[in-house]
This record gives sequence, C-alpha cells and structure tokens, in this order.
Amino acid sequence: MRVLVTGGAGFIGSNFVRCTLATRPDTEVTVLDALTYAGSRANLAEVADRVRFVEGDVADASVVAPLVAGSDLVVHFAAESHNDNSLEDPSPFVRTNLVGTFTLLEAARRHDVRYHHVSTDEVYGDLELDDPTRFTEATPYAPSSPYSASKAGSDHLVRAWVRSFGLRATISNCSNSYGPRQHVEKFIPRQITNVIDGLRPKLYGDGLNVRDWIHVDDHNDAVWTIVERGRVGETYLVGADGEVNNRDVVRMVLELMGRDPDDYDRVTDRAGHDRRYAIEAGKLRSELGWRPRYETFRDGLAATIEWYRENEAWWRPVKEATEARYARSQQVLS
Ligand code: NAD
Ligand code: TDX
Repeated sequence: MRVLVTGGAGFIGSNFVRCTLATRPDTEVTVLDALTYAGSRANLAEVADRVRFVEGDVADASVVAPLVAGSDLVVHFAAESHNDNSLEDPSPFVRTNLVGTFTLLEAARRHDVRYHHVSTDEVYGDLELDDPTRFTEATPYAPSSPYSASKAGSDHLVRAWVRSFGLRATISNCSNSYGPRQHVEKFIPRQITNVIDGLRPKLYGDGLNVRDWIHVDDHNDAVWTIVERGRVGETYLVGADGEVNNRDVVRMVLELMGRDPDDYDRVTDRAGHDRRYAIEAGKLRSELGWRPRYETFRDGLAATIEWYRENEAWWRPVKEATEARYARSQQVLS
C-alpha cells in the first residue's frame, strides 16, 4: 500500500506517519508538506529513513498530480489549522484549505485514488453549555471562524466529488486533539510551556468554553479505522467523550505540574469564540467497533506534560515569538 500523507510534518500528520509505520510496517509513506511555520522535518526525524519527503504546496497541481498518481491512498491532513491566525489573516486559510483540497480532489478523481479527508467538529458551529445534545453526522453545518468556514467548504467539496464524480472518499470530523508535537500556539502546549517558563497560563474570556479532548493517537487510530473499514462516501465523527471546560484544563495543568491551580491570568477573549463542542461518536463506535485507548483525559494530559518537559529543544526556538505575537493582541483582564 502506497500512502500519500499531506501535512505529514505537522502535529497530527507526523503522529499519523509514526503510527502507520509502527502498526502497518509494509506501508510505503510519502509525505507532502510545505513546511510552513507549523511543519518541521524534525517531526519525522526518527522515521526519516522510512519516509519519502516532498516539500511542496497542496495547492500546486504540478506537484500534487504525480504524487497522487503514484499512490493507492491519500490522507489529507495539510491545512492552516489555528483559529486565532485565521482572525488575523484569513487568506492562507482559503488558499490551503479550499484550493489545496480542490487540487487534491481533482488529482484523486483523475487517477481514481482512494481519498480520506481529515476535518474538524468546528464545521458544526457551537453548542450552548446547557444544550443536552451533541454533534452528530446529521448536524447542519454552521461554521463561525474563517478557519472553520474554510474546513466546512473543503468538506463540501469532498461530498460533491463523491456524488458528482464517484470519488472513493471518506471524511472524519474530529474534536480537539492533544499530545506530543503540537505547536505552542495551541491551548494545551501554550499553557504547559508557560508553566515550565514560570509564566502564568492564559485563559480566554470567562474560561467556561468547553472542548471535547481526544489524544492524537486515538484520533489517528480512528482515521485508519475509517480508511480500512469505513463505507466510501460516508462521514464519521471522531471523539472520546472528553468534554472539559478551559478553566478546568488550566487548573489540571497547574496541579499536575505542582503549582497552585488558581495561578493563571484571564486575557482578552477570542472574537466569535465558539462556546462548546461535543461529539457523539456512536456511528464510528457501533458501525466500525472503534474505541479510544486513552481512558481518561487526565492520563493523556499527564503524558503530554511529560513530553514537553523532556523535549524542550523541540519547542524552545518558537516559544518567545509565539508569546510576543499573542501579547500584541491580548491584554490581561485579571
Ligand atoms: P498543524 O498546523 O500542526 O499542521 C499542518 C501541516 O500542514 C504543517 O506541517 C504544515 O507545514 C502543512 N501545510 C500547511 N499548508 C500547507 C500547504 N499549502 N501545502 C502543504 N502542506 C501544508 O495542524 P494539525 O493540528 O496537525 O491539523 C492537521 C489536520 O487535522 C488539519 O486538517 C486540521 O483541520 C485537522 N484537525 C485538527 C484538530 C486539532 O485539534 N489539531 C482537530 C480536528 C481536525
Ligand atoms: O491561550 C489560549 N487560551 C485559551 O483559553 C489559547 C491558545 C486558547 N484558549 C481557548 C480557546 C479555545 O476555547 O482554548 C480552547 C482551545 O483553543 P485552540 O487550541 O486554539 O483550539 P480550537 O480553537 O478549539 O481549535 C482546535 O480544535 C479543532 C484546533 O486548533 C483546530 O485545528 C481543530 O480543528
């Protein structure tokens, strides 16, 4: 099996490559990645001799077409992925997430290659804190940010290519992922590395926004489950019943790191900040028999803290600039 992994030098993609080589050792992996600020060859260092790496843009048809033609499967992770960045400048989100997906879809249909599209629960908008329901595959799309709108648009392209051209595609919409090698701009790594640096964690707004956390290895295991056993043309929601509000996450990080759980700052809220995400993953569980391996968020978080403690050389070079950028737009409220 020859697999083309786009965005394989980023957080989830590089963990996917590692998981693939460990669990499916006969797979030939090619990574296509533009090495933006979010991607790094170092993320694949331990498996470099087993991966063919191509530096290039998913929106460049001349790069994409031959790589897709030489593959049995495309797993598309490449994206601009950070909501805060999409509020500062949406343009790369439109180009990479929409034009990039379009470019891959055209190549996949021309060469009749199986395609899996990695997407997010954010395409469904948000839920109220007291809403008893959760997102399902039938929830209407209602994205809030330029990031989630561009991901929603890319999902619609995939669905249209399935229906109009018979593309053999599946889609996964997963909840917030955490684990090793996540960029320090994201919530959990930002707070862990702040604590290591003696800075106070930064909580947006009232801190009551809820995210539904899943360990990156469980996310990637679900992607393989869908690729191997999912029905072509279908969408599967991926989640691990990990709803926690941001304030409780920050308090847990502080406590696991031996600090006072109240030692955090509240800062300016994110514009348009989605209140709550929650995934009902019953279809994936009952139809495909998938189960998450990380039993509790607390265990996964403790392991992730350990990884950032042991791999300071990985995040140190970008930490200061990331905090400096945040400091320009975020004021401490209390
Ligand atoms: P990331 O930002 O860590 O990595 C993205 C990777 O894509 C980087 O290696 C980057 O260099 C590459 N890339 C960006 N633009 C590119 C382009 N034009 N051409 C080629 N490569 C390009 O993102 P992530 O958190 O690993 O997310 C991966 C995918 O999973 C995204 O599609 C995202 O929408 C989706 N997703 C993420 C989460 C999450 O919590 N992080 C949850 C659900 C879905
Ligand atoms: O410093 C922070 N303080 C804070 O309170 C940061 C960076 C974030 N937050 C809040 C905002 C969110 O409510 O924490 C929550 C998580 O924030 P992010 O890590 O930026 O994730 P989110 O916006 O929820 O989106 C993530 O999950 C879905 C990924 O970045 C997306 O790529 C994915 O699609």
